[in-house]
Amino acid sequence: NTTPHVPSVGRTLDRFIKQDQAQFPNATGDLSQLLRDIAWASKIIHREINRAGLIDITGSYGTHNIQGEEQQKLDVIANVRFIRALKNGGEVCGIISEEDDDFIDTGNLNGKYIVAIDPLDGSSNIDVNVSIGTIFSIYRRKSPLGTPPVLEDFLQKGTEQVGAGYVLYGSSTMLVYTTGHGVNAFTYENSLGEYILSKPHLQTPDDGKIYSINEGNYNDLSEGVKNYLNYCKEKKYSARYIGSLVADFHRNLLKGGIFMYPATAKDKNGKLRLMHECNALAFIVEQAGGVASDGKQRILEIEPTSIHQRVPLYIGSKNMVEKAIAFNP
Ligand code: AHM
Ligand code: MG
Repeated sequence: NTTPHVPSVGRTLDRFIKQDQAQFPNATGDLSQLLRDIAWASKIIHREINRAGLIDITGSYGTHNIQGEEQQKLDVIANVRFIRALKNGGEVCGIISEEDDDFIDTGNLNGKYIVAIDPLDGSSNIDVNVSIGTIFSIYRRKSPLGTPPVLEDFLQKGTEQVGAGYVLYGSSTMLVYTTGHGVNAFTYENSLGEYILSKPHLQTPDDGKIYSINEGNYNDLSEGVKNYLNYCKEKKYSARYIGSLVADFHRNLLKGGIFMYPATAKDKNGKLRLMHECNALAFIVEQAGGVASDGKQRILEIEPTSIHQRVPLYIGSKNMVEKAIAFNP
């Protein structure tokens, strides 16, 4: 029987992770626990985001709320929560976060994994009630167990990821992840406090009619990108750009489309970060049958040279990304 096993909808994330792990008798369960830790933190962020408008939590970093607690911006809160969950979980020896300049040593000397995370991407959208997201990548450490993490643990190519995912805090909250055996999406059920499998074995269409780019940068783009954008208009594709990477990516993943953040005259490597944003989405899109490139090579094969390195990004449906690359962006 060559039909791939497609898990049925309606299972909780917990049960799904357990059954998934059972297929690998040698697995220790550490990766499963790490995914649960991330899911746990994301539920707390979901709660905070939903209260954001009510308690004016967003713009008041450094002031005090009525209980005398320090109020912080949501992106700072998200950073603290994810780091705490990963530290307490014990499976992770080191973290790189978009919010921190240097890598974080969790103190878990025996943690097998390292995590790259953008705790709350698109945070300029919080104040206007637009979707935002969390993006994460998981790698095995390179340094020996029992020692503190070193820079080389973090500077790994995207092909080395053992897991990656994102959480979209949208009209509903969704967790989408892969461990290299397809992509599965879970929708958060508020009243139960559980993620429920809603889109098993996600595949992205090979073609689409949506292009997503900040076209305000048009004058600063290369001739190749300009020509491709004109091609999109000739084809009468729809322009859709939220300005929130997870939301733009998720829509295109489901409907078929291309997301681009090219180099501009000002930012020679574009805006998005290889380690915290691009690698995770590239792993997911490839697992779903799509393509991710910097215009010259696969995102996943880029050799990182620094933690906060930026790269141009062309990601989405296979035929659309290949077409864009053919224009020499
Ligand atoms: P951030 O990490 O500071 O939130 O910035 C990343 C965001 C992405 O979500 C989005 O794709 C991009 O910035 C939008 O940038 P621009 O406003 O230049 O179009
Ligand atoms: Mg970001």
